[in-house]
Amino acid sequence: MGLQKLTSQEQTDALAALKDWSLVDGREAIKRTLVFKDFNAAFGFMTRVALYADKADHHPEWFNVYNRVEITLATHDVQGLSIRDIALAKFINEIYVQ
Ligand code: HBI
Repeated sequence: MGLQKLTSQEQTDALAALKDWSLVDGREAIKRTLVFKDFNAAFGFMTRVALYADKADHHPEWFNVYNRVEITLATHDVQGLSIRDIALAKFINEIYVQ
């Protein structure tokens, strides 16, 4: 019983606890957009997430323009959401101090 896909109830519960994240329309994925004071701050944040992601072997899908970072999380291996996405989202919420 390796990595499991979250049930819809588990998704609902996880999103309620995560707050600022929302479901992507038409895809089992969650998203959040973060704004920073400048590019340097945004890229420093991305660097911290990148190090976590590589250690966790779980990587975000993200887009950055200047001080904005748009993040989408999903688990490709299960074609949906897994606890790894929730853990990464929690880490992101914790280090995104504005
Ligand atoms: N990142 N978001 C995400 N989803 C995955 O399924 C995933 C990953 N990073 C690495 C990874 N899977 C590896 O376990 C597989 O590519 C082997």
